[in-house]
Amino acid sequence: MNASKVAYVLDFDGTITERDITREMARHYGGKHYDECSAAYGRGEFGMKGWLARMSAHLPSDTAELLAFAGIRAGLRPGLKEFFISARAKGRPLYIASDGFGLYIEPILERHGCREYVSGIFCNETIAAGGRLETLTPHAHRSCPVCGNCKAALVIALREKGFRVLYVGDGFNDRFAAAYADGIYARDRLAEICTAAGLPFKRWDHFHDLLGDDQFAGEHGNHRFCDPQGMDGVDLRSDNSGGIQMKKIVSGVTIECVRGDIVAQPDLEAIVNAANAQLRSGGGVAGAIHRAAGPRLEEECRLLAPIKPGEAVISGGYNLPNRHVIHCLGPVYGRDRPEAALLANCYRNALRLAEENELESVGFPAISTGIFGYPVEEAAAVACRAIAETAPALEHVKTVRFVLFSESDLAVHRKALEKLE
Ligand code: AR6
Repeated sequence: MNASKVAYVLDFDGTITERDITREMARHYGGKHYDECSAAYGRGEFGMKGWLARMSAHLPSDTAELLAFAGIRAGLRPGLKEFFISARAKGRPLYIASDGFGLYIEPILERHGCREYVSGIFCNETIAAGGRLETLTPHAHRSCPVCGNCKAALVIALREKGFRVLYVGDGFNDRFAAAYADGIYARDRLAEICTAAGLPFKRWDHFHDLLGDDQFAGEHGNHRFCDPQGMDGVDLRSDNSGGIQMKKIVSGVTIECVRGDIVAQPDLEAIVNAANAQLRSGGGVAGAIHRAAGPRLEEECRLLAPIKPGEAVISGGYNLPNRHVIHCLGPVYGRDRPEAALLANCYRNALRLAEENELESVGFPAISTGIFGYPVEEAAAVACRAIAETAPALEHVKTVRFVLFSESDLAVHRKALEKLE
């Protein structure tokens, strides 16, 4: 294994921030429900997924209020930014994995000028739906009832990409991911658990403690102690599908819809970029993918550009957890004609490239429906039809996933998928 390929996975609440904002939020708004719910969680009556579902029902539906609540409590642990800068200087990607309410992570990182150092944020999504809050768990394990966000799946996906993973955490629900990592930095409850389980770890207090030598622990990444409720033996490899909202099998290809972030799909071999003609970084999907993949993606893309509407090219995934990125240029609605044929070509060409590269799974964002202005209902119908028409010719590609950013785009794609003959 290439010793220089190292990635960090960090918990957020109590690790990056000094306080556990999710717990404080739940306690503040939940009152006695918080005590009852947390006691039941402590007795093992349900896992974090259940805790989040119960507690988010007591939060106010005004997300601006919640962000203000979080902002006041968002003190970062000392040395965080220096640590982020040093990780970047060493070429080590950084991921955040959080099993809290999730909604405040990105704003807090932005506010402290730290977002740009983070390759991917794997968290739950707390959204206002029908006048109340709901927490979605797009990274839950398919069959495990314990965690909302299966942090272990991210660690495993990075290890499968050849990274040695250093896990940094503080809490009880970091134990599974830490056990799969190649090195553990632990404090507080996580340190107690590692001690009790005999897992080697380095104690840390603030981020300056992580700037020195790395603490790898040989092969302890093979420990499995995801077993509080009979989880042992669960195959965590294809772990990112707990949040799948709809599936349909067409000519042997599973087409599925999930609400989430295209750069947070560690179980897919390729993700698709809604690119610009020059294949540069940009807004929306292109910005997120280039930020997460790192500057080497843009270097490779320079050799592949320019592309025309409907065309697709394939590159490496670099710091993304995916092996490849397939870049498609969608049509600008009202300018590049005929729009529907050009959009369908994006999906067909992307799938052809996946097939030629013998890839098993591909994730698509809703190409052209952002800055390029394609109405989402029309685009979803075109996309579903193009995938269904291509499916009979696919031998390697077994899973095609739509990764939709918003609840309403998810609903539209579900409907389009349902309508497929
Ligand atoms: N994950 C999943 N979906 C996303 C994400 C994400 N991280 N970010 C945005 N979306 P867009 P386009 C959704 O504008 O219309 C770029 O700047 C978004 O809500 O990224 O094909 C390029 O440089 C929307 O529904 O792609 C091009 O110049 C959909 O993804 C241009 O924009 C596509 O939004 C391409 O425009």
